[in-house]
Amino acid sequence: MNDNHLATPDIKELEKTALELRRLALKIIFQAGSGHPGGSFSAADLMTALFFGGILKYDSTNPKDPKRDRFLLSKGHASGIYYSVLARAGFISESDLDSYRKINSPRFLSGHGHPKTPGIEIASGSLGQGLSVAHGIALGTKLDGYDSKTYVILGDGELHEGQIWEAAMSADKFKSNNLIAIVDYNKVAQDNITKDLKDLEPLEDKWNAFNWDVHRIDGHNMEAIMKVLQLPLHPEKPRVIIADTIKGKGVSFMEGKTAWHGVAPSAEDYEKAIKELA
Ligand SMILES: Cc1ncc(C[n+]2csc(CCOP(=O)(O)OP(=O)(O)O)c2C)c(N)n1
Ligand SMILES: [Mg+2]
Repeated sequence: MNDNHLATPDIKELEKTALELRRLALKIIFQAGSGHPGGSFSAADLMTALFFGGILKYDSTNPKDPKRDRFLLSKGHASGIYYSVLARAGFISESDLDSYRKINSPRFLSGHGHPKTPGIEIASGSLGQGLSVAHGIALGTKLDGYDSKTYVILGDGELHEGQIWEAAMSADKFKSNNLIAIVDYNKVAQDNITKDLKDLEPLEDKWNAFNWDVHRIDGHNMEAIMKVLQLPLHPEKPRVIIADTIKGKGVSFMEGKTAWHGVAPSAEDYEKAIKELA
């Protein structure tokens, strides 16, 4: 288990890893000529902490180990960062990434993730489903007697889906304390500011009303991320971590911009972005 994480998580090292993963994600999006840089970059620090900060239990040589923790990227369009993480963690190889978004990709590196890819639990292009699936998995591992945790990253725009709140109610009913949802609260959905579509605030109050164990952090502060992820489980409540993030974080001209939700950079923008991520 955890053959690929840092023995003692070092914040500076994790920050460096997150930067490298952003570069890799942008490279594969550029090569593919399509993808989602904005939501990949907002989730990069969170995913780095999970996979390389010693939080998730996994064995990349045995991806289906029943004792593993589960990770679900419900906002599956951020596959650029997901595949980059999976390559670094050893589930797939870096050369596999050349087939990102290509038809007949041998490792099934489609735009939104497929469970045929080692390390991926579910298909997740259709927003709103991930929390329900994560909860089902969390219940299942508990019934099977494993002390596995299930982590799921949700988008803020994704929270507009009603199914999220059905799952929130179910997880409370079953006291699923081994379920940890992380909201990548980057304030931007597809073509709009999330608030202008339907304001999520007061977001902490909403989750509290559903009886979850609620935490709020700066989703780009590695120390804060590690601290919240290292907390012991609540005795009976599922946990939500509301992570305030910035869409496109790391590249000045992408930050907070709807235009960078689902578009690959031009060669010129790619060069500029890579320099900023150096
Ligand atoms: C059910 C469903 N409706 C619409 C879409 C199209 N879509 C793709 S990404 C997106 C915006 C998601 O925003 P958010 O959850 O905030 O993601 P992020 O900002 O992290 O990219 C939408 C509406 C979809 N994938 N699934
Ligand atoms: Mg968003």
